[in-house]
Amino acid sequence: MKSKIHDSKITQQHIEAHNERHFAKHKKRLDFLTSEVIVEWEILQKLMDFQVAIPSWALGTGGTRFGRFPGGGEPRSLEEKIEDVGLLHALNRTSGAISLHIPWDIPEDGQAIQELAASHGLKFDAVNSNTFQDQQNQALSYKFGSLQHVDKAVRQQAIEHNIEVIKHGVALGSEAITVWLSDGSCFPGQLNFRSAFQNTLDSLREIYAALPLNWKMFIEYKAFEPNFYSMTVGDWGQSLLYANKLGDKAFTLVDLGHHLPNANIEQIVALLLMEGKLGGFHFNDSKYGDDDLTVGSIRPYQLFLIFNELVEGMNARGMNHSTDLGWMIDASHNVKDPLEDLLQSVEAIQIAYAQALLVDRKTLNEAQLENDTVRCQEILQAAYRTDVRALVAEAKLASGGGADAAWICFGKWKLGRN
Ligand code: PSV
Ligand code: MN
Repeated sequence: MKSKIHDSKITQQHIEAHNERHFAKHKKRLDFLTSEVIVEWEILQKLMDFQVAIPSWALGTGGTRFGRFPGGGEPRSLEEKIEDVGLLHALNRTSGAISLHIPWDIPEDGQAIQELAASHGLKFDAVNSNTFQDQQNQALSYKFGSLQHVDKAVRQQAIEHNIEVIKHGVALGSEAITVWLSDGSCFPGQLNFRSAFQNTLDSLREIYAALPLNWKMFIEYKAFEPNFYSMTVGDWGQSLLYANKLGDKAFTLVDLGHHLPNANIEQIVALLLMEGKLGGFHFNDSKYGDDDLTVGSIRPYQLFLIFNELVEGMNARGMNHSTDLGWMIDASHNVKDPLEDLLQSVEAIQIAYAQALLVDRKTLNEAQLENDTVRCQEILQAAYRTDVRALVAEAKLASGGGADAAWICFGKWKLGRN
């Protein structure tokens, strides 16, 4: 989408003036929706409460191993990244948190950064460790893994890094660490699978022991890449094994792009929730592998089905939808403006969540008990085919954000940064 170039910043006055201009159209759409389906006040409140963390690493233009085509106005520092997320949150009132990757974004003064974030209404979500790259002046290499490594000294270095990340998180008010390991092997015979698992488990135990009382550890799995024969946390089964062995503060994190083709992610989600071991999400979309595309851009029905299981499973356990799981985006923006892309992703999440909230669960349950397959499908698809955009807009409007989807194409309005 082509965007206009402005040199001023978006202010609350701009948002309100825009909302006013579009109010009549919005009201017409909302009236139509509420004449078609019953929308209880509770649903609107849930949409208003729901927050999705923005990853600090997704605010610049991404790239592939073939190249990168940077756009203008990319944030140059953590402060500017916070400013960008602040703008997203001002517009959609749903991006009220930021997730940092260490050492890509090391806060020098935790207190000052926390205050800056708070001035934009932002909190810090899970902090992410990085033992998938070697850093400058690092003593030992992670070429053959980190927490799984055959050399205890390498494992120790990786453990210490994770503990360091927890300390940064404590200074920012985070309450979780996400551990994603690229550990694995590229060729048959390279690794003893059991030793790799045991080393990883022992290392994770040491990191787990350093968690503050109120903290969680999210163990993210991935089927392949950068290792192409085996991954030491390769699927939800392995992640769950680690989480169960570690204890109550350890959970599985589901990144939508980390499965083998055609995996039934919604079923994985349902079972992890049933076990009380689903910790959080990395949202993105993909067609082939870990493509990190805009959420809902390729398989919106799958996204809805995942939210359907999330809502069903969280309700069954009496969980708070907005606070009991870690909701994060993990995407990369190669051809679009990162902020516009992130707004699209958050909007897609809100739409899927709103549709899942509208599912007639009582009737679905009855139809399931009667083996009425057709009715079951109709109930789900009735919710999925409901245009809930006016409802999502109403939630934003009620929270003081920009109600109209036109805000997504705000392009170079941004921050007046070149
Ligand atoms: C790995 O592909 C991953 O999904 C992990 O969450 C990392 O932290 C992130 O991407 C790095 O880009
Ligand atoms: Mn991820």
